[in-house]
Amino acid sequence: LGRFAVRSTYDANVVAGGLARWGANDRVVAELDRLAEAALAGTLPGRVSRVDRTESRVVTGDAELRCDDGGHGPLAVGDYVLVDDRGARAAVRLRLERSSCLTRSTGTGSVPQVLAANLDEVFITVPADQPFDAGRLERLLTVAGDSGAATRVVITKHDLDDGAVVESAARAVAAGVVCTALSVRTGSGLAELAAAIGPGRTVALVGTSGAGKSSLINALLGDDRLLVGAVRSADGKGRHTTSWRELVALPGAGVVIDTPGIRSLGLWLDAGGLDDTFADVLDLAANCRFSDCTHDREPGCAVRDAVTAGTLDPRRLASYDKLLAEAEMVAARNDERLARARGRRWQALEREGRARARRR
Ligand SMILES: Nc1nc2c(ncn2[C@@H]2O[C@H](COP(=O)(O)OP(=O)(O)O)[C@@H](O)[C@H]2O)c(=O)[nH]1
Ligand SMILES: [Mg+2]
Ligand SMILES: [Zn+2]
Repeated sequence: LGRFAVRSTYDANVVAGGLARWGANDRVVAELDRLAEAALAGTLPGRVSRVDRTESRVVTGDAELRCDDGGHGPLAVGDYVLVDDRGARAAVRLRLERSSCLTRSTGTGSVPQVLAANLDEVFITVPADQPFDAGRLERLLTVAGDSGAATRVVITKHDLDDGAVVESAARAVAAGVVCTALSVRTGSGLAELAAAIGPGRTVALVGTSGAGKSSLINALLGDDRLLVGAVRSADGKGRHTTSWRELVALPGAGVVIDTPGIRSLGLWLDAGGLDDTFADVLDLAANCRFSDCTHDREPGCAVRDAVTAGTLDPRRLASYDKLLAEAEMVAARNDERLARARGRRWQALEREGRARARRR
């Protein structure tokens, strides 16, 4: 259908064919199908491929439209939407509820940012050419674990000397999490990873700049569509040749979302979100004498006993404490905001009440 064609009927086959290429599974296609046929006739189903400050890009099968959020923002890469492209400017008319999403606190803080939506799996990249940072991996595991998608650790650049060392260090921190080691240089591990991104599946890549995310996507694509950032030696930071987060459809398979240029992943969850990442600490804590033990000075603390006995790494306990404090701060900030909103609502109700009393 042309850009200005009048769509009086909705062709489910066009949708199924078009959006399946962009990771939509049968459930999503059926849902968009139902909506576009009924209340929102004439709109196009699509998926958000890029989010910029002033506009978003939406892929609709073959085309990529520049779109207003139509009041449904902020949108995130991976959102499924219905778009009306019949006016002067295409606009989103509906955003499908997210089945999962990768969310972070933006630091300045009051609003969480959704980095990617509707994910089946989050790949946490850990490069073999950077000093292994256990705390960073624990943070990423926590954020990914809270997304509602499955989590996998991907050791990149495994061809390098430290490949095996970094791999075993990462496996120790991410106990119970699927781990794949690979190299785009030698091609080892690539098939295993590609198999995890089958048709109708969406995967997001997270990890530091220079971890090899773009190289990996290129290897999966089989060409150089994403430019690999040259690492500046002065500050070690990668140059961001990909200027937006991007949704990439792999030929004959699912979809990968790159998240370039994300310096930090502040937690946006409550304390319970740490339970999976620190299951070992929590198992120990169940044996502390006091149920509200802070593992600081209390007598009968099984967690501190484990550190003394050498069965729990003190670094890990410190990392847990740090992330717990961060999660509690977010929760407190949320409570504060909630209280303020509640206060405003009461004030409004009171004003209304006074106005009504005056009218009587
Ligand atoms: N030796 C080796 N180097 C790699 C591999 N994958 C990526 N690199 C290099 O790592 C650097 C950063 O890669 P890039 O894909 O831009 O990382 P990104 O910032 O996470 O997207 C580049 O210089 C790549 O050539 C690999 O499997 N082996
Ligand atoms: Mg990159
Ligand atoms: Zn304790």
